[in-house]
Amino acid sequence: MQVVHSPLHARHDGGVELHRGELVPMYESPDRIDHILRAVQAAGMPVIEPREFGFEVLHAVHDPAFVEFLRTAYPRWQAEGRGGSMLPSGFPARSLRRDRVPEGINGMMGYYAFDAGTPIVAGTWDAAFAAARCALTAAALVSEGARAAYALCRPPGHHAARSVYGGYCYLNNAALAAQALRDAGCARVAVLDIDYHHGNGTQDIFWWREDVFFASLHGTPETEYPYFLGFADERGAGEGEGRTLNLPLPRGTQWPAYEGALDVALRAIDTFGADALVVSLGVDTFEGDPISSFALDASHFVAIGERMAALRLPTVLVQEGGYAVEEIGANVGAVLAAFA
Ligand code: Q9C
Ligand code: ZN
Repeated sequence: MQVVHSPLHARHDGGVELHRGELVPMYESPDRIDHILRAVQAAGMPVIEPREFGFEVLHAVHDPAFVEFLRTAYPRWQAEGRGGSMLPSGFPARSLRRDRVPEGINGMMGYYAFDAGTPIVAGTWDAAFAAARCALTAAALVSEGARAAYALCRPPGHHAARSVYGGYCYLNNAALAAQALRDAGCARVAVLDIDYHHGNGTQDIFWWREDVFFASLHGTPETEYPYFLGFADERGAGEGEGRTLNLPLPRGTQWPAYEGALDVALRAIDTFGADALVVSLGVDTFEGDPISSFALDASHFVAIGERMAALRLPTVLVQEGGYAVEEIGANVGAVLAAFA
């Protein structure tokens, strides 16, 4: 199985984040990718660079004004004499809310972001756009006949909605891959999101859609990030009614309960009749993950890969989270093994 990777990811390094009351190095760090790269190379998988695309390709799932904001945010910030990292300092929450896009860069940040843990730095656009191209290239390989392809994306994408960024995510790589498969002729595409956190962005993008099924297993938003979406009663709307499946699980979830939920998601995808599968592959469900609380180990990741592969669908795997850096390569490799 081919691995699509761009060294441009390293241009994005958010530096620090506030975690449990302290400033700590960002968990979403460039060395995550170095570890995965070593693991896939050791497993003999060929690594290729993404193809070229114009940024307009992003408009398939993102608002053009949002894309323009991300593309120009840092140069605008610099033009105002600033440096370092950009974080929003105010959000249009409830009582402040009006449907008006601010003109200033600080207001725009608060308008488009949904958290204050997703900094924009000088290289963020280059990295995020490269990650999007990795996902689009993997989708192209699969639509050209590959059984599967793996997009080693960084930064991750599943928290990014049509015109919202957050959760370490800027552009929704998995949603771009799913839409690309649709555009290449797959009538029905399923997205299976196994990152520890709910894929609120992917859900938002396909909420009204009949042709793209979104299923997610995640830590319950009652206690877990992103807190506001991912409840079991969110099932899609309009033509998309019933095309969203949320399987929230409590903190501390172990393999037996996880396996049961995974089977529910896989059966639903089978019933939907997907022609292709996109996997939002987060391995922050690992027992050693520093920001999550499930209890899966490498043997469980092997089983997850085997079960997903047993759907026998053309599959694009897109890297999302996973912050236990020492083990991330082994954990991702364990999932990929069944496709390789
Ligand atoms: N430090 C993904 O796994 N946590 N995103 C915020 C403040 C954000 C996780 C806590 C977790 C985002 C792709
Ligand atoms: Zn996550």
